[in-house]
Parts: sequence; C-alpha cells; structure tokens
Amino acid sequence: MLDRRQLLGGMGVVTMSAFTGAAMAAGKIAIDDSSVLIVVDVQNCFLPGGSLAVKDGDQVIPVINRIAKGFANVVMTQDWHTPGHISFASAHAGKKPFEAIDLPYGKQVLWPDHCVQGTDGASISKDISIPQAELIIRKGYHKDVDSYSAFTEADGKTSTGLAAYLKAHNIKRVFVTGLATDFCVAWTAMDARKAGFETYIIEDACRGIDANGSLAKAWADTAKAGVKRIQSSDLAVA
Ligand code: VGL
Ligand code: ZN
Repeated sequence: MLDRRQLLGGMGVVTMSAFTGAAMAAGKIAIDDSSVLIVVDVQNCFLPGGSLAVKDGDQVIPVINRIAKGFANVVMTQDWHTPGHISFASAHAGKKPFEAIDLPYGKQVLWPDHCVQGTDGASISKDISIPQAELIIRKGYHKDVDSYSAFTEADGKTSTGLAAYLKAHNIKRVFVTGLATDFCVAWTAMDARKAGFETYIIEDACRGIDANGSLAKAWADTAKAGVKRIQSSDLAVA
C-alpha cells in the first residue's frame, strides 16, 4: 500500500486535477484518460500447460480483467516469434533452455520454443476479457532479434512504434501488468520510463519466471529506473 507521502512524492508532473477528491482521500491512484494499461503476453504458452509456463500465470487474469474496467486505454502485447527464432534453445546446437549465449546485440537467455506465429500457444488467453483494448503490439517477429520490451527490440534500437503511438494519444502514465514480471513486464516498464512516461508495475497483476535470480534483479533494475511498484488495491478502480 502506498501512503500519501509516497504517492505525492511519486506524482512527478501529474497535475492535481488528475485526481478526484475521493481518490485522494483514500490515498489511491486515480486512473484518467492520460493513463494506459499495458497487458503483456497473457498468451497460452505462458499459462499452465504451455511450453514456457509461468508458475501461477493464470492467476493474473482475474486481476487484469477487474482493473481493466477502470481504463479507457488498454494496449496488449503478443510475443510473436518465427519458427526457429534466435531466442529458442532449439535453434542453437548443444544449447538447453534457460542457458544464456552471447549474440551480436548482447546476452540472450535461450527459451523453449514458444509463441510461434499463428499457433494456438501464441493466442492471447480466451479468458482475458477486455473488449475496449485498442491495440495489440506484436513483438519478437524478427527472426534474429528478440524483443522482451513492447517499445524497443533487444538490439536496443529497433522501435515498435508504441511510444509514438501513446504520445500521439496524449498518454502520460503507463501501468504494466502480465507475464513475465522479470522479462517482458520489466523491460516494457523500463522502456516506458525511458520514453518519459510515469510508469507503474502492478505486482499482483504479474507473475515471474525467476530463472537464476531474474525476479529479484528485475525489481532492483526497475526501481533504479524509476518505475513504481504497486498493488492493484492501490488503484482507485472498482
Ligand atoms: C517472455 C521469455 C521469452 C515474456 C517472452 O513474455 O516475459 N519471456 N519470451
Ligand atoms: Zn519470447
């Protein structure tokens, strides 16, 4: 729970008018038309039974569906790899999932095959119920580059266009949810900060993979980047 001092301290350039009196009184974070909810990779491959299942990944779904009701702006992301994608261990002789290798653009963790374009595993869960979602950003579709972030591919320079899209729609604040906390959620949140958005990760609307200490590292890295870590109960939504 954020106390009022943390909340005010963290508001940055957001004007007071963005907050209703009731929301202030309750110490909650109000959602307005300049806020966007980003729902990261809630896809069958990352859910129980999937090829890169995130533990308890399905538990984010009711939380995300509930808070999404309070957002006029919702963007979803969809991991969308080519067959034989460079991030797959199966594409590298002698390598196993969760090992890391050095690629021209940096260190790459290798994964089981997942979210291959057009497969059922790549579909967004049928249990996600957010009819107003306005945009789905597909990522990781270049065969030689991964993309955890919804903003910039892992080469650190190829843009998905999402920052420009959000700016064109007057978005100032980004709330990140989904899978996995320590990869696509964290990278998306850090790039949102880098692009100048006030950025929050809603912890109970995320679950992590936690490979080799990656979850603790992600929380440290995102905090250092100025991303705020909140709970869904900190939001002034029903
Ligand atoms: C993800 C590993 C590989 C994620 C995507 O959605 O966090 N993690 N591809
Ligand atoms: Zn992937």
